[in-house]
Amino acid sequence: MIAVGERINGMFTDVKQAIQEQDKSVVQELARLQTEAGASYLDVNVGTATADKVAAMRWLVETVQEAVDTPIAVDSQNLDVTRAGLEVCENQAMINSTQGHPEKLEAYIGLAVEHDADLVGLTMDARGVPQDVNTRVEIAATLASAAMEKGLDVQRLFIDPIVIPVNVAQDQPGKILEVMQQIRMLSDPPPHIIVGLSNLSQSSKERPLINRTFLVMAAAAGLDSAIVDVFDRELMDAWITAEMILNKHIYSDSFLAAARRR
Ligand code: THG
Repeated sequence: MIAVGERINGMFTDVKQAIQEQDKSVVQELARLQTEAGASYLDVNVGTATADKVAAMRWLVETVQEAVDTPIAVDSQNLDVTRAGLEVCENQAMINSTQGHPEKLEAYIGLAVEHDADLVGLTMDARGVPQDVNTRVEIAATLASAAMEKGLDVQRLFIDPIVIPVNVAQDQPGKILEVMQQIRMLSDPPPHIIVGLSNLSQSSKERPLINRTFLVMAAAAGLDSAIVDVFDRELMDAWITAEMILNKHIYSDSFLAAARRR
């Protein structure tokens, strides 16, 4: 279980304001608390806080690193912003993310190899986000074979089948579960499978329940990592329990406490 803390994102008003005012304390508190809550990586995304996204990403990464050693997932769709973030990362980082277009893919895999970073690949390309299972799996295969060809270990690749809000497209979550089952058969060992979980419940009621239920279903379909609200204790406990039931953690009466300490 690889939890990526979602909270250092300019999409949240407190972080947006912190970026604009260069207020380190808000960001550093979120870095510490998410790490304590079980984040293996901290997602860092400047959102729409400022026009100078390169400078904002650099500041955010440096600010987080002053507080914690937790690896950072540099979250941007812009190659220059991603590169700027990686250049100041002191620890092994995650690049979040690239897509399946061949030219883009080449540049991002090169960047991942150069920085010894993990790479998230979205199952979308120039055609946009596919709505069907097969096209997503095809793009996943393109991502995995490009990684192998360009010298990025497939175990450093995290394939993201792209979760969209359930209240917008209710046919998609079930398809995404099918995609996951196929991705895990792409190679041996397979690539990691990741999603941005909170996307699923955007503008819905019962957000934690929707997120938690899907996460458990996805864990059974092969997902092993997710960008999540690590402060949601019930979510984290459900994930640990799902993995215990899937025989990924040894059962003991204290399995929950044992996994939480990690
Ligand atoms: N895949 C990958 N990376 C991603 C995503 C993904 N990075 C960004 C995003 N999606 C994952 N992170 C979040 C963070 C917050 C929310 C959703 C996804 C969220 N925010 C509240 C909302 O929109 O309602 C904001 C609430 C507030 O402002 O307080 O839901 O899919 N690879």
